[in-house]
Amino acid sequence: MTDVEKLSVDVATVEMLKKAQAEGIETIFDRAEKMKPCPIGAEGACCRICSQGPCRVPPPKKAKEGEEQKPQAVGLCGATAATITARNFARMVASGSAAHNDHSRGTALLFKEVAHGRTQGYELKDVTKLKQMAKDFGVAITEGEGEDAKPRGKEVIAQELADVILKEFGKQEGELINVQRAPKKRQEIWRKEGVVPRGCDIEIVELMHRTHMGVDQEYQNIVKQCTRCALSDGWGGSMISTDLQDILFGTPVPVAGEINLGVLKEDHVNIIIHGHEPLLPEMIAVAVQEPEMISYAQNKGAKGIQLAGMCCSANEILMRHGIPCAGNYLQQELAIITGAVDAMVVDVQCEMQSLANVAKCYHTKLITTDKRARIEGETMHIPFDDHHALDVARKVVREAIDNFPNRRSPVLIPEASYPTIVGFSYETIRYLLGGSIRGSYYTLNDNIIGGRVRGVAGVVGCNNCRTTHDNSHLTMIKELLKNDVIVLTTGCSAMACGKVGLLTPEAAKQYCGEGLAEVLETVGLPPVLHMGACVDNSRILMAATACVKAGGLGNDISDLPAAGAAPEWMSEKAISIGHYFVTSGVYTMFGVTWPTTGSELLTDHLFKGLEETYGGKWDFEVDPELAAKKMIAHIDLKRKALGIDKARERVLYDMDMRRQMEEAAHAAEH
Ligand code: BF8
Ligand code: SF4
Repeated sequence: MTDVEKLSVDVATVEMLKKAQAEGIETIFDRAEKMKPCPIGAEGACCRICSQGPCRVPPPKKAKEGEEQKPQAVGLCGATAATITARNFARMVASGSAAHNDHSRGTALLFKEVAHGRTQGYELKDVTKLKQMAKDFGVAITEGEGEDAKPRGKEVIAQELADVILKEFGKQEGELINVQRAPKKRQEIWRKEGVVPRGCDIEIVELMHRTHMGVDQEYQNIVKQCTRCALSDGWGGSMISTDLQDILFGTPVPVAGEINLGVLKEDHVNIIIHGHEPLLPEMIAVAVQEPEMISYAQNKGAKGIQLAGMCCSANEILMRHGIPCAGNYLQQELAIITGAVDAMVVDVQCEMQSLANVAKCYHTKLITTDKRARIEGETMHIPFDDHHALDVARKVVREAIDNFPNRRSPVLIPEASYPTIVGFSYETIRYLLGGSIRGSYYTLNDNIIGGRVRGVAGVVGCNNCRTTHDNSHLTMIKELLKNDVIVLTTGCSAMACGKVGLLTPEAAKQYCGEGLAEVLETVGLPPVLHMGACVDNSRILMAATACVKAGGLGNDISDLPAAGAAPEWMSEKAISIGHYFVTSGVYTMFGVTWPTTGSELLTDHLFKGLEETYGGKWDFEVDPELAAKKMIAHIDLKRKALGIDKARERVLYDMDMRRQMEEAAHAAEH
């Protein structure tokens, strides 16, 4: 029997795994034990894009002394390992970019319907952001000339903006409008390389075409199209969905919340919303507060309704409303195993098919809501419809309430949840750093230049059952904080942090080096800033750009003392995100496993070659502490290039001196 204590550093997860074992319920952790990954596929060295394969081309064993080194095999068609691994990598980028862009298109379509007043329950909440976005997209916010100019109505602006935005996805030529938000130098690099993205539709289709049998067979050229495709995610779809969701549901500001399975309540109807698109969750959040719904729940014997999130849907409603989060990716089955979840409502992405089986063993209703994502088995489908979204939400909530009396197995909810402060949008960080009038990222830059803050790291991404749950996120982040590197986080990484208290201002003192702790305590910020869901990695791009524009730290993202990481990544979206960060100029570290080790040529190109062009590069390190050290070394290199390495040395010296003085004073007192 598996020793569950070794599978996760999260107490709630371990407790639920014990319950699963006792009740004979199989989880992803058991399957990971039984099924080892295919070693050739794991290296990206298996090609199955035509029916003459699959062709396997792993690197040959190193020849013994005196023996001749065997060359690496090629596929039946002659495709080399570099081509095969590059094609596999490219298809991950295509799928990841498609996931974010398709999410974004859905949001844009809803936005258009809201603008025309054709929806139920939605409104245009953040008009300031609407106007800002309209300006960026060339939509007038006033009408008439000069003194006669009058502000246009928000609906009219939104209607026009929706049409401009919807054209972005299918743009056949030219450049995505948001590219203009990047630092000037970055735009020049992209233009020179010919990688400025057009619409995601063409970039993804072209990448899929190029990776068809017998098309693009030069790995550098395949990677180039990966770049366009990934940039159409980061600066395209992801950024558009973040902005539109902020306009529709509100731009996040700091709010208190709680994270972990302990947020479920035994005597309440528990509803978990799991997935990625906040459109329906926003309406469910409204429906559960309606007095008729609460009394309906009470009539069924519950004290009330507890709504909680899982995965990125959780991040969306946590950031905007403080609705608690039940856990991250590897906890989805475990939530059901508590026996307390009356309905789990899913839309798209990162939902394990096994949920249907686990739900069957308890009383949980698994409700799919998106026409693109059904799950086989005893699931219920209640389709989302933006024209009647609130009614759909009410239907979902009623299903959960009706299911409350059906609870059967003993309920066990771990007593684990941690208070957090979340909601750090790019705009909020600017405000907190400098107030509304002089709000600017310059305060952060100033602290970086002065050396109190050594640098900035974005630590994001998934859980992966091939490594100890949450451990790499936490080990890496603690190492960074100890070395005065402030951390921005999104996705499942953010929840790992929340579960151990890293998303509280109090954590600054406990985990940070002196310089960073001092800065954070002055402004009252947590050392790890939760910036949202995975599409909200675009907020990190905006924050990085704002740092460049605030001055003093070079003139491009690649000049910043910054690094990115996804230490427990597993999804194709993570590869798309990683690639747009690398080609936006960021040193990007991945953990667990790396999908191109089957080709040294391609791996070298990604880990070294790209840096010459983009100033950013990929890297891979399994050990999270070592990975953090490499990130810090990169940050220090950038500090040196900026000529601010001395400042830090001086500050450190000052700190040491101060400590010595304090010790001396202390000794003198006694
Ligand atoms: O988009 S971090 S496991 S939940 S893919 Fe999925 Fe990875 Fe979690 Fe959100 Ni992102
Ligand atoms: Fe094999 Fe070439 Fe077909 Fe790939 S495309 S499966 S390498 S024959």
